[in-house]
Amino acid sequence: MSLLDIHVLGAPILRQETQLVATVTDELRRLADDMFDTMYAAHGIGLAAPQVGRRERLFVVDVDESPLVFINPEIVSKDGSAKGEEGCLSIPDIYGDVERPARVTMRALDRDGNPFEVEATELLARCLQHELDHLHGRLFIDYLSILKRRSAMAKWEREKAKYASLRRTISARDLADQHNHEAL
Ligand code: K1U
Ligand code: ZN
Repeated sequence: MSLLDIHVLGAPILRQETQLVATVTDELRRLADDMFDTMYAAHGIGLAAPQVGRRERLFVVDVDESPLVFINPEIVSKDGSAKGEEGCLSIPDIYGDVERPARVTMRALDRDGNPFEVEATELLARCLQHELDHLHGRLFIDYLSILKRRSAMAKWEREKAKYASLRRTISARDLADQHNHEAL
């Protein structure tokens, strides 16, 4: 198991476009495995390659104990609209309500390079759209109203002092803090 550092808001890679994956290699599968380990250790439900400093068009999600790898994902249909709370492992402790299509169908390659489609609603639909945004350099804070974004940024100005290197190392202490928070 390898835990990867998570790049936080301010790291240029979070704002860059990713590159299409030409071939699904063993190295890419190992990256996906490490991303799952990192996501679980950070208590997330999704993680995209730019968050761990990589430019490949790839993300992993696990909502309701269904781990899925998405390579070169695209939305093929969407409808409805729903507002819900989002967080981001790259902007720790900042949350906000985001309005997005309520239902999406996403097409991608799986970890073996085979095409598949997923029809998603509720939290999975939200998570898939959040992760796809990461692959195009977009973050959930981009959707907040000016006032809510300003208040989120003011909080982040205080939080970011913890991440001088613009990286977040997932440690035993992070895990302990998370468990203490959940116990409250
Ligand atoms: O991409 C990421 O930064 C992971 C992010 C995914 C996500 C969470 C919530 C809505 C959309 C996308 C997280 O896992 S943040 C932590 C989390 O588990 C969570 C936060 C708020 C609501 C539900 C879950
Ligand atoms: Zn995120």
